[in-house]
Amino acid sequence: MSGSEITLVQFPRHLGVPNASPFCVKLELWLMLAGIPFKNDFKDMPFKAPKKKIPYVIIDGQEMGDSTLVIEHLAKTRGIDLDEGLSEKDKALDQAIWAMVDERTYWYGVYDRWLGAGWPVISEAFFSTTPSLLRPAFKAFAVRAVKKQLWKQGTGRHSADEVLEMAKRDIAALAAIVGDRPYVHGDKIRTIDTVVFSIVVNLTHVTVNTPMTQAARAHANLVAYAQRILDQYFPD
Ligand SMILES: N[C@@H](CCC(=O)N[C@@H](CS)C(=O)NCC(=O)O)C(=O)O
Repeated sequence: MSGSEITLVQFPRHLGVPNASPFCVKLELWLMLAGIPFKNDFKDMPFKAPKKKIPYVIIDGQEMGDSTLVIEHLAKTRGIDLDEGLSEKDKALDQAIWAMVDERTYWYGVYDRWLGAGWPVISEAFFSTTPSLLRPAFKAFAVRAVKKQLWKQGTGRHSADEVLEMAKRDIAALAAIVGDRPYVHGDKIRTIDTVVFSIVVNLTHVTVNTPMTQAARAHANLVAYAQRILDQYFPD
């Protein structure tokens, strides 16, 4: 139903980027590109989320989790095709880029922020509203939880140097994918740009300054790409 109400539940805005969670950035940008009206609801904790992760949407009172599933659902039910005219091969390669960003590069960023050089900034930004007496315990709980996730996912088993080298390879791949075009596929912004932008902006424009974010900022085309999309879709 095109007249239905959509609420996008995402984390509060932190770290100088539209969202410190690439998944939130991706979904918000996609909703804008799709021309679907929505309102934001900023929540700190994922505990009440349908999949216990943020972002999620509420469509006419119905909750739905996972940015990728939400995009697929809305594209299908509302007949939205941002990729019209792309070849089947281009679409297949976009799937591969999507998997790399969401399932791999993302985790390098998590490692960098929570276990690596980004921690001082994260520790300040994410816990500033926690009552000071509870703050040390909340921080220790959160770090323990992220460490556990990183270990299970696999990235947490590598040293910081190994993660940095692996991240640099993904960042270089993203720089080559963007090239000197305004968007991944040329002059028109497509679905895959929501994914690529979500991670790139979280490396190039984030207030975290680490060897990993510096590696991304060394690619002038990635900085310009993120800035172009910020200027157009997130002017504030
Ligand atoms: N596949 C999910 C991933 C979402 C996700 O990992 N969200 C993280 C924040 S970036 C989260 O809510 N983590 C909380 C937790 O795992 O407890 C999507 O695309 O929406």
